Amino acid sequence: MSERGAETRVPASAFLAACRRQSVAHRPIWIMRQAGRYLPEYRELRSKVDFETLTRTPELAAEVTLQPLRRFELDAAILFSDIMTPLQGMGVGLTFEPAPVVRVPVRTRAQIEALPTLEPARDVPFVLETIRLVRRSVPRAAPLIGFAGAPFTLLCYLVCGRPSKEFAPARTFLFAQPQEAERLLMRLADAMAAYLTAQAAAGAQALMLFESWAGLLGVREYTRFALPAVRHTLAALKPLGVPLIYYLNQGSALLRTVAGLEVDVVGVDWRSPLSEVRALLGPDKAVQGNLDPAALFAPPEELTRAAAGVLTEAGNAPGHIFNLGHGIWPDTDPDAVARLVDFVHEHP
Ligand code: 1CP
Repeated sequence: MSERGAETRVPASAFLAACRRQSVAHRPIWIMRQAGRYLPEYRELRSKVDFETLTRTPELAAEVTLQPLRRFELDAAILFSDIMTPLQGMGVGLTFEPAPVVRVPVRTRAQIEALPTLEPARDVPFVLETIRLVRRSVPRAAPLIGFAGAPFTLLCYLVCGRPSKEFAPARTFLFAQPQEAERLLMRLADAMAAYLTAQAAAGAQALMLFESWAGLLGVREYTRFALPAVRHTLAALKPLGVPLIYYLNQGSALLRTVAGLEVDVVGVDWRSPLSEVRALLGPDKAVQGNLDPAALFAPPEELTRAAAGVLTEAGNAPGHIFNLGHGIWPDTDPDAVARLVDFVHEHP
């Protein structure tokens, strides 16, 4: 098929246009962790099935992916899975309690070398099947975002074994065993490149890397360890031609460094105003964010004021995707989400 033919088949999407910094009729919005515990329909399903079974059963994972799109006029769907799912596919023993806990932390050269290469069709076929199912039944032809954890964020869980505020063993690992750290990061970078390539082949229309623990690192360590690994993954994905999104949590100090990455969209937390983020990233990046998830607990007029503040800071230049600055909290009222989505759509 000619390239032009392929292009005309793609439905007009405000989300995909904004990723490419094209002008849009309305400002696109989706919400990090939009499928999940704040939705009664998710809790209902989850009361019968554990999280792992949900992610490994394509019909159920597709259903959960679509739940928020049926309830709200969201501009994108995001695959229901977890950043640790592909590592489980590589044989890393872990449980969700509900946060991921790795049974045997990975800290030695021998353990790093023993990690098998990820072959998505063999190791995580259910993820690829979920993507195919979602694409067949997604409302309003909303684009589907595929995702993976960024290598350093995955390293945090692998080395520490469980989530923590400081991730001290992971940060110590970088300083005490820098060669092992670099090797582990590159193995993860290759695995996530293969994983996301397979997601795009199955039908994911944008790909997102979550650097949820970027804020643990100083600029020096970020530049030495996390950045080359994410660059490696992004370079492998670029030829796919789908928009690439890099979410950087607590990364205000890193934005100047991240500006050099070949990525279409940078997602940010709520700490820096988007005007500042855009100035630091430069004109060739779209931005995604960055309402504080806590704002959804405010009275309606305060929520509106906070959302308007984000829109003002983002400005009118093309290339803004509205989102929260981090995942939605489990006790959020779904009606507040409905109000937010409507408000953003009414204020292009
Ligand atoms: O009990 C349950 O229902 C499990 C809770 C849960 C859910 C709903 C976990 C365990 N993961 C997920 C789904 C999930 N995880 C999605 C799909 C939902 C959606 O976005 O609509 C996504 C994109 C993730 C990604 C993820 N998992 C990240 C990156 C995003 C972020 O919030 O920074 C991270 C850091 C994880 C690890 C993880 N998995 C689960 C939890 C509770 C956590 C966070 C643990 C921690 O704070 O360290």
